[in-house]
Amino acid sequence: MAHFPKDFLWGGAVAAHQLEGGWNKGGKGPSIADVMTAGGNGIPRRITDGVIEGENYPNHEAIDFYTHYREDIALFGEMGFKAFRTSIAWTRIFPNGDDAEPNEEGLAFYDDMFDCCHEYGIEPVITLQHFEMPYHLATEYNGFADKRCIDFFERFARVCFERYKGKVKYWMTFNEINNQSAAPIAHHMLQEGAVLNIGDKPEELMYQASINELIASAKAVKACHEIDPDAMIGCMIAFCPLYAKTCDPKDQMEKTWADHKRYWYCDVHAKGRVPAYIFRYWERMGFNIDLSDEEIAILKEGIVDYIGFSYYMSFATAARDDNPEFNFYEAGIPGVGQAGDIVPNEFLKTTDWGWPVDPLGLRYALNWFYERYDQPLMIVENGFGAYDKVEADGSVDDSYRIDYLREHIRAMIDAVEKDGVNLLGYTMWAPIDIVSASSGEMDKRYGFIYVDKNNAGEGTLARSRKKSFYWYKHVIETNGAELD
Ligand code: BGP
Repeated sequence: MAHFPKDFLWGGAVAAHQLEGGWNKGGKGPSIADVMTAGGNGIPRRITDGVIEGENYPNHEAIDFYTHYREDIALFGEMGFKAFRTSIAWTRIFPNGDDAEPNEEGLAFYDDMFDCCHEYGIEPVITLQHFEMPYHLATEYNGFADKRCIDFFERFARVCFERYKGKVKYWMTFNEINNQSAAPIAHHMLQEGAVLNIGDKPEELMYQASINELIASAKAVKACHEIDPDAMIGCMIAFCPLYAKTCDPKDQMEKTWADHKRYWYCDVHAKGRVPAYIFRYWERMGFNIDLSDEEIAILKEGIVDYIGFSYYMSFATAARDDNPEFNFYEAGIPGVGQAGDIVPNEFLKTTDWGWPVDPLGLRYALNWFYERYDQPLMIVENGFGAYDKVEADGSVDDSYRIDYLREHIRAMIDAVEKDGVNLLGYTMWAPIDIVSASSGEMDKRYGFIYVDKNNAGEGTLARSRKKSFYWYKHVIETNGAELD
């Protein structure tokens, strides 16, 4: 029995900066990803002052999708993909972000890539800002700390909607907009909003940049509705369920505030207003956030059509006597070390990068979103980063990846069948090995397709099919009915 409607969007997701390469080709300008060095497992990436010769910048070449896209999309087609989520590198269209005119060569690149997707019956699902803002906007404006970036983003979005009208039906504004609530981890503020200088009041600045991005997002939603009424435009939230560590009411209240601080962004996107608890928090903290009545009205007009979210893991949180309300802001992040109000969950195992594995958490996530917002949902990222071993005959037996995905897809099926959630699609992360966003590694692999390139940047870039390639093809063929 098939579990999903025939047009369910099975597919895969990536981001331009993590696979395209060609960082200075076709008139492209440098993005913030182009000044981030390779880190490692547990070793954060460094942000350099401009591009410095001799440093290892893994996104400069990535897997050179810029020249290999026909071959790669053909492989996605072979698996039967119905959807391919990627992003438009803003710097291919506006190399500096504040340019008066778009770069035709960049626009033409995406025209051809989207056409290629349609040749295989694959629907492009496109993110406008996926950790790759123009570096110039970071150095000249401090990114979204400056309200002028709202207009630059709107201009970029309008150019894309006009150009790709009829070719792109599903849009998303900002990738994982809420991850910066873990600031002052500088690289989050840089990735989500190109905020290079986090100053001496980083939390206040984080809220200001976030509000400016939410206004920019609402303006893009409005523009999309005007320009292409047949398209759907959504938001993208990094969702990790935050479980209370115990049934102590204090832990439960902590969990409530954990959700507030991590997910208020979704209230703005889906309800069109900043929730009262966030206004009160700003007051209590003495934060002076610049948000005019006119901007509040814009937020109301920019309600999204669906909610996209990424799901990799869950966290547990416990109240601390010395800190009466949750502060993810002070907490550690996986792979960098857990601290603050995030506590280990004894029921879950973790990946080699310390990410807790929790398939049932995906069903929880789908229910959490649906009961709060009553909007169509799309799982736009879910996947398993692992070290893969290539056998002498060139094959890769990645049964661990299949196990991870199977359990998550089962949980997704339960959410649809038993809980009645309205789900548009599932684009796993990432169908082909690419550069890791958090660590800059190549050896943290997610793909069904192996790419011959290692952390040091060595390899032929040759593509080959892993065991999971054939498994996922079968899952799509049976529309989720056969997962073994
Ligand atoms: C999400 C990002 C992606 C992607 C993924 C996996 O946070 O939206 O860009 O990279 O996580 O993370 P990583 O690449 O760090 O393993």
